[in-house]
Amino acid sequence: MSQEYEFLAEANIGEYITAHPELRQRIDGDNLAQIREIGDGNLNLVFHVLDNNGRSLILKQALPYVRMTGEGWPMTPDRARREAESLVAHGAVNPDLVVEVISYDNDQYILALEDLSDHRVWRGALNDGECHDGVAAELGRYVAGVAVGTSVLGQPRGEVADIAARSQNAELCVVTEDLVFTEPVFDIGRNTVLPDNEADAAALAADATFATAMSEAKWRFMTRAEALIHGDLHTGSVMVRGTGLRGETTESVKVFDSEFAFYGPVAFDLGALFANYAFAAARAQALGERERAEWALSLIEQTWQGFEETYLAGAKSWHETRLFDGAFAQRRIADTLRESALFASAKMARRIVGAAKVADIETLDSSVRAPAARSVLTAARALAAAWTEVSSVSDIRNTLSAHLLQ
Ligand code: SR1
Ligand code: MG
Repeated sequence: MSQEYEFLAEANIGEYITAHPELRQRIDGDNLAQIREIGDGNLNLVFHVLDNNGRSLILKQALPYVRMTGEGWPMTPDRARREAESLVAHGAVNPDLVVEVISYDNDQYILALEDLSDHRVWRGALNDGECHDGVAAELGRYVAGVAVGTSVLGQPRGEVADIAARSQNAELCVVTEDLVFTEPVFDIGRNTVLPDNEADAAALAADATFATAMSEAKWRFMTRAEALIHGDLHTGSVMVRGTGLRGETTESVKVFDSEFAFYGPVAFDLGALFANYAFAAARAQALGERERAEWALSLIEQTWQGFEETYLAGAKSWHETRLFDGAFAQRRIADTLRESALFASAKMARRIVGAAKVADIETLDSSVRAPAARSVLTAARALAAAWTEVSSVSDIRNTLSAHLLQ
C-alpha cells in the first residue's frame, strides 16, 4: 500500500505541533526536550513528547496497516477517528475514568492525548506483581456507565441512532470476529502455540461444544447493538496510578485505546476483563504464587459488583421509564452475566492459540509456560460448556479456579 499521509517521526514532531494551534497551547513544539516512541500495542505509532518547560503530551497515529505485522495486513487508519470519538463519548459518561482527548487530526489520523506518564499500564503492573486495589471495581463502574450512558437506557433514541451510525466499525469488528471467535476453532494459518501445546490447541479446535459456543458468541457480537462498547478492554487498555501495594487504594484509573469501539454487547467488555484476570491468575499460579492467583480471580467479582451496582443505580433514572422497569433491569443483569462468561471463554482461548498473545503468559519461563497456557485453554473450554448455566458471578470464578489453580 502506498503511503498517502506523512507518518510521525522524531524529525517532524516539533514542526507538526507548531502547525497545530490546539497543540501549541499545550506544549512548545520549537523547544522540545525529548521525543520517545513508546507504542507497545499491535497497531499504532505512539510518541511521548516533552518540552523544556516540563509540558508533555502523547501523539498517537494510526498507520494504514497493522503495526504488528506490517503492510501485509492493511487496516483503515480511520480507526483513529473512532477511537477519538469513543473516548470523548466514554469520558462524557465516566469523566474520571477515561484519558483526555486534546485534539484529533483527521488528515494524518493523529490523536493528541493527555500524558499519563505518572500512570502504568495495568498489565505491566500486574505482571510485576503489583495489585492496585480498587481498579477492577472502577472498571465495572466504567462498563456500566457506558452501558447506560451511550444506550437507549440513558439517551434519547434519536441521539443513540445518530452516534451508532457514526460509530460503524465493520473493518475492526471483522478483525475481532476472525481472531477472537473463528480462528481458535478454524486456523487459517495465523495461529501459533508452543510444541507442548499443540495437542491442547487441537483438542480445543475439535471441541464441538466450544465451537457452538463460539458461534453463539460471534452471532451476539455481530448483532447485539446495545451500547458504544470499548471493544478491546484488556488490562493493557487501562492505566493506573498509585503505590500498587495490596491494601492501598489506587489513586487513578484511566481507560484508553478504544479504536475497536462500536455498538455491541456490553458483556463483551466484561468478558474481556474476566479473561485478562484469568491470565493474571494463570501467571501467578505458574510462578507458585497461589494467594496472588486467587486474588487475581477475585477481581472478577470486584468488576462485576462495580458494574451491577452502577447499572442498577442508573436504572432508577433511565431515560425510558415507562417500560424499562426494575424487573427488566434484573433480567438484563442476569443475561449480561451469562454472556460475559461466554465472551471470557472466547477471549481466553484466542490469546493462547491466536495471532495476538499476552505478555502475562508469553513472558513466563519456558518451563512453566506450556502448562499455564494449557490451564487457560481447559478453563476456556469449561466456561464455554457452562456459560448457559451461569447464575452468579461465583459460578464464573469457580469454573476458572477449578482449571487455573491446580
Ligand atoms: C491485528 S490486531 C490484533 C489484536 O490487537 C488488538 O489489541 C486487538 O485485541 C486485536 O484483536
Ligand atoms: Mg489496543
